[in-house]
Amino acid sequence: MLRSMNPQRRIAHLDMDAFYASVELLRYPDLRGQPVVIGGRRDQQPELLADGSRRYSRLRDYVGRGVITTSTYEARALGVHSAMGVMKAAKLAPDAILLPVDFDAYRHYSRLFKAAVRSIAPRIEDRGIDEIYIDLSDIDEESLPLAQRIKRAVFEATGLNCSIGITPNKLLSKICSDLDKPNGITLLEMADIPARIWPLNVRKINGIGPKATEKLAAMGLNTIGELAQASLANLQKVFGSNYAQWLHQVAHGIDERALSIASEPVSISRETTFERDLHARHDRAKLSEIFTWLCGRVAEDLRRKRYKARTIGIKLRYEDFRSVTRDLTLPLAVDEAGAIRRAAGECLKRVSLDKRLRLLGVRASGLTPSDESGALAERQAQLPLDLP
Ligand code: TTP
Ligand code: MG
Ligand code: MG
Repeated sequence: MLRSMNPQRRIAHLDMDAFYASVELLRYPDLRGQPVVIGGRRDQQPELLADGSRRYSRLRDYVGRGVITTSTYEARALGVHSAMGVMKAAKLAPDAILLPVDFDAYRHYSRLFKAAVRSIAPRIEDRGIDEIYIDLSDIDEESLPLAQRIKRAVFEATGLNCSIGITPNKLLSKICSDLDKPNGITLLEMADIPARIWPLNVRKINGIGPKATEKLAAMGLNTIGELAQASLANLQKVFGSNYAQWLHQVAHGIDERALSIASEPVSISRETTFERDLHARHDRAKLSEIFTWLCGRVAEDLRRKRYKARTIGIKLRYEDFRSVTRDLTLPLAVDEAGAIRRAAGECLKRVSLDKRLRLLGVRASGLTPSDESGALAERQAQLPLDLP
């Protein structure tokens, strides 16, 4: 009997709805409800007319070898889908609107939605631009209200909808987030597998690609339920031992893979121990130079990792090995050397500088991804219309 080894886990998969297209609709809300396709080049940029309205490119005017990244659900209803050639799509939906891709905008919203989820459930595995796994096992809340709360947080941070599946493992959650798209929530227990998973086609399983799907079809196995009933020996003849074993397990909804959690740093700091103990007055110039250098390194680290810090602190160690720290929380998050140096300087005024120093450190904490503060305001200022 195959049984999940760890029945306690509760894993969500969250996937944004029509992601690139939905981000574009934030800046062109007049296109809501229309078939819109994302995959054009720069010259498909909408043209702003004198009366303030916009002229959009239409699929029927497109000539080239471009491929569609995604499209709105209205375009999908006409048969258009990701990875289809734009000219082929134009035959199905000649009047659909074509917009160029803007990866910077999608990356920006990707960071925003992930930060919003993290504020509720910090254990997330990043699966690319528009999806994540979330470990909800330790959160003491029923799945439905929790899923609704996560969706609300994502919407408040981005103005975008997503779909969520919550099940005991990654395999099932990935399938489930797709079952009720767009804007859906699907909850599933192991006991629901025969009724809800077995009727699905085998290609719904992440890891069964087109080739395996074809081979399975040739064996008369089309649904996951049929695969679950197939004998392991027969599967092994076609697929080899490992893959056959895996097919057998996943068809029963079994998946023990752990999440690979990307942790956010709590703080970024730099410190240095002096070659000889320095005195605040006698070695003032030297200390000041080192202090400024440390602030510069912290600023560089912050920018490289794309964070800003609300709190700047210092650490001193005196010649007698006693340490003190002081910090200062600022009204706005910073990542510039000058601002860090000023805040750290304020901290320095609050410590005794009578004894010699062995060590000096500068620390930035209260980190937020830099997009969530200044860059958001910048981007919103660039967009033609207000964002939610
Ligand atoms: P998906 O999550 O597969 O698709 P989607 O978010 O557009 O639509 P939904 O989830 O509601 O079905 O992919 C996320 C983004 O990745 C998508 O918006 C565009 C990009 N993408 C491509 O560029 N090429 C592709 O072939 C696919 C599938 C996606
Ligand atoms: Mg998506
Ligand atoms: Mg996706």
